[in-house]
Amino acid sequence: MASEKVYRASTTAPVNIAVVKYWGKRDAKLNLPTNSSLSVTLSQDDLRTLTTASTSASYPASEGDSLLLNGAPSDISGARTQACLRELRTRRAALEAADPSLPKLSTWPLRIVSENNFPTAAGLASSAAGFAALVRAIANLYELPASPSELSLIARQGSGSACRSLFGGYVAWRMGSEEDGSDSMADQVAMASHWPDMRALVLVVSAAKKGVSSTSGMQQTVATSGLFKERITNVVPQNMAIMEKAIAEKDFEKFAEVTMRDSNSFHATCADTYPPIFYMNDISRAAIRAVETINEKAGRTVAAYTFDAGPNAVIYYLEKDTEAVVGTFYHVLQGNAEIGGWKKAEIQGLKA
Ligand code: 2P0
Repeated sequence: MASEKVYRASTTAPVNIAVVKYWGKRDAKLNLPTNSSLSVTLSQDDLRTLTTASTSASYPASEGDSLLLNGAPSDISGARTQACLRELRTRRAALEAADPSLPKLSTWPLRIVSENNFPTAAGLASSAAGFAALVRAIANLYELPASPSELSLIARQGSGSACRSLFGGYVAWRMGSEEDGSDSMADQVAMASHWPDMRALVLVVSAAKKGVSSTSGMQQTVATSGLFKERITNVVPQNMAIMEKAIAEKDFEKFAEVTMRDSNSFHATCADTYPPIFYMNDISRAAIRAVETINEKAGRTVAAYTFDAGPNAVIYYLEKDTEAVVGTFYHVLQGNAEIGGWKKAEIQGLKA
């Protein structure tokens, strides 16, 4: 029967790792940041979320919307997830109002099934890939004529960094200035093919969930850190400008220096938060020293480290320096039981 038809759409979304970091909200409800940020999207072969969204008139209304994350029921009653679902339903309802022949998908419960092929909530940008995939899967299900930029506006409300996972290559999230957040979205700075020899090495130092969530950590930083004011006023605007130029000119040394400096600046503001927040551990610091040794040995900068809200390291390097970078890391880290694993990742090319 037509009324029992199940409508279904699947999509994958990649992880992105920021080289100029987002840390701080000026509006927690709309998820508006205190600074712009810039990231590199990693290949979906390596790290990605796969999400399927379905809906049907036969799904009992009493069951409501549901999310199965990595096989376990997950709470979607939070304001951020609800904001995404509301935005998507509103857009679908507008299509249905304009064309009464369309099935009323917007009025039926949604079943969402999502799976990560990497550790969840361990500082590997799982919320970025997760919300990007959730928003795009439902937008596809609802057949919304939305551009990646429009979807990034919605995904941002789920998790800030998610707005950058709607694009491949090199992606900026412009903080915007509008109070309603209508200009706080992502755009593509350069395609992956612009700089095809860029690579990332992901070191899984710990797959455990982080102690302080990004959302609460950044709120504490905004409220208590003096260093943070310097970061958003001077450090980040300068880093954004230098980084965009470095990418345009494919200047790896500059790209690497800003990447490392910005990671250091972000973790310094975490340490300057009161009480302090520590995301890196002894293994993370060993990875930093390994990068320094690699660069000294090479006589130039061939590797750049960066750390998000967790101890795991991401090392950017160019394909031609694989031996110097990955070879050395392999040697340094081999036999270190505390390293859970490592992955070489390419940069995501095409929009998924
Ligand atoms: C980033 N991080 O730019 C920075 C660097 C972590 C450190 O974006 O509160 O999970 O959901 O908007 O996006 C992590 O923050 O935070 C993050 P919410 P999100 O990638």
